[in-house]
Amino acid sequence: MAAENDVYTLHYFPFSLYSLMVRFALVIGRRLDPETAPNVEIKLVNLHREENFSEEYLTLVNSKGQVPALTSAAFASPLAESYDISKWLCQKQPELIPEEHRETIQSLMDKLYSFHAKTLTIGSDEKKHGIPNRAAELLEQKDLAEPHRRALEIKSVFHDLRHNTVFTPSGIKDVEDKARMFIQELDKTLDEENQGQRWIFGKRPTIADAHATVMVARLMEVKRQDLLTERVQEYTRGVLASEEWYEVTHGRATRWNASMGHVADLNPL
Ligand SMILES: N[C@@H](CCC(=O)N[C@@H](CS)C(=O)NCC(=O)O)C(=O)O
Repeated sequence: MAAENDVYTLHYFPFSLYSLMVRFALVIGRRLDPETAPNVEIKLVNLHREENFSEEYLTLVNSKGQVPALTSAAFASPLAESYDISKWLCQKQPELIPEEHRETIQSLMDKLYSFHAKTLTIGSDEKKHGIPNRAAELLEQKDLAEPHRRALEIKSVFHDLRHNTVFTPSGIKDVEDKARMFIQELDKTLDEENQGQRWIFGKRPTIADAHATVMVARLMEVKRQDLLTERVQEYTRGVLASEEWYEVTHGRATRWNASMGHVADLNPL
């Protein structure tokens, strides 16, 4: 397939789980076949500096004020969900979702996206008091331009819809149950397919590796081993030792800590 000329921008934060999934998929796809790999530039959206609340980001990129998002002159509108970006990538690079494993990969991906990891990884303070609605706080500013005000109102509503119910005991249990179902299926697939190799299906990585390992790496970092199996952790440790993972993280953990310095100064990103 001839390389296309379109350029895409991935709006990205290096310590966002769903951003990392997409970036890892891009790296894996390019290594599988540089010819079919789309031309994607990585652009930092510094969540630590609230760049996702800017008028420009909210009005032109993602009204939900989240990363990742993919923009391009080739799109009628941005892709603002990591799952949509991954599906788009798989259309460009079908080698990421090989036909003989399509059904299994689809099922793993659907299970991974049946819950949001935030509920499993928040600290006890956030669990008790909820995640502050920063958009609502920013709306207190007097000198906001009208389009920015409207955009922050939308973001604020999105925040409340998303976060109001998930941290109740039954909300947490629901997410934990879904996470366990995903891990169980990953464990079973590894048992049937992996045969001691690095990737889920052996020698060649797929879109499922790009997503599953990021999720499991984060759960390991926050010590949620109660949700994991030994086989799943062993597999993830193997991927974390890969060149592909290093190309994405440059050896950094999936969560920021002060020893890494300011995110704005990370080089390479
Ligand atoms: N459904 C979204 C979730 C993305 C998401 O949760 N992004 C987080 C970082 S991992 C974010 O941007 N948080 C900032 C905010 O919500 O204000 C996707 O999969 O793309």
